[in-house]
Amino acid sequence: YAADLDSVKQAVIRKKQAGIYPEHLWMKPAAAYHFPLDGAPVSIGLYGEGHINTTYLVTTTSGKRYILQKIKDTVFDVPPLMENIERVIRLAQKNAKKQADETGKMQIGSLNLIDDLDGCSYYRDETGYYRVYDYVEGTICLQAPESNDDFYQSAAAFGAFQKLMQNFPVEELHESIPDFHNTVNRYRIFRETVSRDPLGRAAGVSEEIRFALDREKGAGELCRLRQNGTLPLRVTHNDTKLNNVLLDEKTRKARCVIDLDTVMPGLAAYDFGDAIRFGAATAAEDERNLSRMTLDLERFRIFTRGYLEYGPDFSEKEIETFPLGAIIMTLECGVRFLTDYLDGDRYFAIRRDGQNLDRARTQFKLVSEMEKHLDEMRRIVREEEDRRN
Ligand code: ADP
Ligand code: GN1
Ligand code: MG
Repeated sequence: YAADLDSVKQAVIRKKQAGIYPEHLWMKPAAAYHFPLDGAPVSIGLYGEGHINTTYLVTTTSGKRYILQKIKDTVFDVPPLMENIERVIRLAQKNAKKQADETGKMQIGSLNLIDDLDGCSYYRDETGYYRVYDYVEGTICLQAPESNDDFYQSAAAFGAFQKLMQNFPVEELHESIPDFHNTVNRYRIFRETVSRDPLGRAAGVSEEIRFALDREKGAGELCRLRQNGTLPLRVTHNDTKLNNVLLDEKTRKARCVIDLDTVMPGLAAYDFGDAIRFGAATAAEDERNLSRMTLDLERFRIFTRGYLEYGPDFSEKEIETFPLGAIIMTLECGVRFLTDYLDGDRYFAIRRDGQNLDRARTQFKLVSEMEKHLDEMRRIVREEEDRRN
């Protein structure tokens, strides 16, 4: 087994791009054999489109499927992270049905973690940390909504998840990535990276750098409202893109919220804004033709509706910050992509050169579209709030 599976993954990608795709380059993590799976693994292959962990689909002799993940331990301190996830899943498994019964609304399913052979929720060897989830069968994971209802379903799922997390004792949750949505701090790191410019890439992206810096002051608004207590702290998901929800392949209803790595104290506007950033965008996150990227206001409305309907009882002030959340989360994400591009693409996985720069550009284009449509976003949020009341 290779000492560094990520470099193997990169090698596979390079070979694939060159049209050479030798089977022996698929290194199968031995970790799969350290979990009590139903049958022996018959295939282990790279899976999904996440940017952080390395995800494999494992199929066993019994036909059962699992998700095996190599957790990115340069990003996460794994033991406290896994303690969070174990607790979040336990709470979700215990209360989801109760919440659905009480509210008369759809029940949101939970991931199921498989302990390793020693009874630990993760396994560690010399190549890294691994965990295994049951594969949630009969579901699909979308990279863009195919209909308004798909997006509505994701809003319902993230709303219901946040409502479920109201019962989580916040003080017992570890901050899996400190300052995750601290936009002020993200900017500080960005400026520091621009001046360090380790790969000499800054000169080529001066326009993008300027775009980000021009908006630095306004980008701190949610941080200020969080700090001065205007907005309540909730347990939020913090990474609410559409591909972190699984939909039922037949009914297209939301089945399960996944990617629980960033469940942490946060603001309702983070989860709202990040979901809009991805799912109400008219182009992919790494689209190169920027004229394709704008904000779909109908999708914006649909998400607002689902989030208000299934989420906790948000205060008026919280609801008022949703459009701002969309802009700030999109800007913050663009700043993070640009920082990573300048820093040599160490954080977000890339599948081609320049991908993080392309991602930053789409986010900035979307920010400028959102700025143009801010009044409409505000009007839609007010209308949907009235509709709910
Ligand atoms: P990352 O942090 O890298 O985004 P995720 O946990 O989101 O990792 O997983 C990456 C992808 O793998 C998801 O977008 C989804 O397609 C798929 N996936 C993850 N867990 C499951 C699961 N339990 N069942 C089915 N698909 C899953
Ligand atoms: C990452 O892990 P994934 O691919 O679901 C990132 C998010 C970004 C997103 C951009 C832990 O999400 O914060 O918004 O990429 N997750 C982490 O697509 O940094
Ligand atoms: Mg993910």
